[in-house]
Amino acid sequence: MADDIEVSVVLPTFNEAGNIASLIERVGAALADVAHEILVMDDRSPDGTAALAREAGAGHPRVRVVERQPPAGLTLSIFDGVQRARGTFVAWMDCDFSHPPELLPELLAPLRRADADVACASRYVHGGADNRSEAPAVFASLAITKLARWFIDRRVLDYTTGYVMAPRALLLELGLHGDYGEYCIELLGTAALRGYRVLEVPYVSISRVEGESKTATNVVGFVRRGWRYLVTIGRLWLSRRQVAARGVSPGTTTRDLGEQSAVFPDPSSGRSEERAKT
Ligand SMILES: Nc1nc2c(ncn2[C@@H]2O[C@H](COP(=O)(O)OP(=O)(O)OP(=O)(O)O)[C@@H](O)[C@H]2O)c(=O)[nH]1
Ligand SMILES: [Mg+2]
Repeated sequence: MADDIEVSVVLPTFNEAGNIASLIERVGAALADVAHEILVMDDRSPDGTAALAREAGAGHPRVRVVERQPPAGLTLSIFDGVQRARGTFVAWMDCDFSHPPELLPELLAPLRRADADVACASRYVHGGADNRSEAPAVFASLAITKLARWFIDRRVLDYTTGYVMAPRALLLELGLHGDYGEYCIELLGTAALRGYRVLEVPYVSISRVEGESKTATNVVGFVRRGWRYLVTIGRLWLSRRQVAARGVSPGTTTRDLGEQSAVFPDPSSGRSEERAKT
């Protein structure tokens, strides 16, 4: 029965042949006591990731491998997975073991108890750390998240975590927008500004185990990607100001907002859209 799935884990992959089989195993072990499914969202990796994932998932009825059609992209792949998911909650993580699958039950627990609306792994709460060996990446993540905290909402500490679990219904409502990691800034920022409770669970980030980084590895790529992050922060800052100008303080709970609505720009189209609060 599809209905009894509690957690869907979306694994976005591009050239993760060295990681995907053991990742599927570790996700399965971490959620052994939870009704779950695993969706591998592969953007036609030339290294054969999809075939390896199918092989690894052969003994697991609830591993689905999707070989996506273009357009490819991290954010598109994750949201495609959210839309296909059948679980009450949906989680996703990087498939290079920089995100420990063993954290999944800790992300699930507060959602089950309804103590949080969004749970995410965090390097910047007490007990967390960014132990990646690439100093520029560590610095860039910290700088971006500090800017985001300053301009969007101070209650979120790790805006670019990329390891998130939330109710599928909420994710469908909020959507995921952008090309790469900026979707996470937008998701957590929008959730916080709308009054959803974002709970951060500490984890220690490590460098990828196998394979190559898809993140910018040269200065031009770094600037281009960084620019998108800054634009996202600026856009949410403007949203916050618009909401404040309408007399609704950021962080007001969704229920408090009642019938009021707020303008949140739709990043996919560049236009603003009016979304009523529920
Ligand atoms: N489906 C899909 N997945 C992608 C794409 N680009 C990256 N990914 C996946 O997104 C996750 C994050 O990519 P990474 O290369 O680890 O990027 P990063 O974490 O910023 O950088 P490193 O950890 O230093 O390698 C991994 O699971 C990748 O396989 C893409 O275009 N499509
Ligand atoms: Mg990574």
